[in-house]
Amino acid sequence: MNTFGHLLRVTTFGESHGPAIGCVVDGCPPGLPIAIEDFARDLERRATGRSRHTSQRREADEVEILSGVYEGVTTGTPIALLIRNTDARSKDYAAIAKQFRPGHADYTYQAKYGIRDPRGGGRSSARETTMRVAAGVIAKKWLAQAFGVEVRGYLSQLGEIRSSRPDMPDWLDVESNPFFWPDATQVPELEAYMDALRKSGDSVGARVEVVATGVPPGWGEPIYGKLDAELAATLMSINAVKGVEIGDGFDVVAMHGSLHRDVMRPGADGRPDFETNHAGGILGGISTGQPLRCSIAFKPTSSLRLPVESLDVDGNVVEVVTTGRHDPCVGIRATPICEAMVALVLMDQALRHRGQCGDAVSKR
Ligand code: EPS
Repeated sequence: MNTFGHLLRVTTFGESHGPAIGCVVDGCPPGLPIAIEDFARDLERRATGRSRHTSQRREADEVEILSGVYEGVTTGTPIALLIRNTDARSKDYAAIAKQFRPGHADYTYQAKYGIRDPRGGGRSSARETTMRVAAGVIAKKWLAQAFGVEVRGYLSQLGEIRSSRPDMPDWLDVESNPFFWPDATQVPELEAYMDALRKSGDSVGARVEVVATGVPPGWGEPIYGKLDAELAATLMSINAVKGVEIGDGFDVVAMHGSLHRDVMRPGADGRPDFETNHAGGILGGISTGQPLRCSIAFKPTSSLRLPVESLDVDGNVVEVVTTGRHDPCVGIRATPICEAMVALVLMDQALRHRGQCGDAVSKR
């Protein structure tokens, strides 16, 4: 399963320390303008080495378009994208090649395959998310052009530090700091927190929010293939994600139905105006036309220089110390990755909705 999606199918390939990583995006309709320059912004937002708070591996992350685009537009055939790895430092992994980092996929990969590429975590590395972001650029562009849909995200919690979780932050503020943080006044506090954390050798988790606006009502499926189910599954496929909430998420447990229901009033364009959005833009697995809201929990990175007892592949007790260039908080770079996954799910659902219901006319 290196592929996800139905009518829009994305396959990624490659390892962190192999010659290249890549993806094939199959099912994009013809006629979408796509150029190399389209990829730069989001790849830069996700990349390592762009602030002192992330891994210091330096990759240019330049995309090569191998197929599916002719004279600047998509042709409807598979779009293959490639990014060459140029700054892998495999010697950092020599000492732990036969060891299992506690909290890492080292053990489960070994248990499943009986073999693993230990260099940079191989296929389990967050380097793979580069290609999700590249594929997501295509989905974001198609969604914006075809429907005016915008998919944007921000960080709402870094360790113990919380921001407000605004429905619609000032996106210029979010993009003006390396944390994707909506409240600029808290950035010095985040800087100091991360500097102290890095010095201590430890890591921490984070929470990312994604908001998609302009999604029309009707995208999704009623039973299997619910929009929220596919968002959750796809977001959970991102490295280090341990939880996904839609709308009010787990807060619904303590809510009463009289509060949670989003009351409808007549809207200007014949569609309902909702008073609130506790549902996060999805009812019964189908979009309501309200902003879609997802919240994603990232666990703390497991590659730490702090020594810890563990096992090696032969079952011996060992002391693991991970050196090298690791993120003290992967959540800091995760906003563009979450946006990309939401955009890819939405584009797939939009194509499926058009395929099944393209001729059906809803009064609402
Ligand atoms: C990662 C470990 C580090 C990060 C990497 C993700 O790898 P390396 O030791 O090779 O520098 O730099 O992130 C990226 C390379 C990237 O592009 O995101 C991990 O274990 O997931």
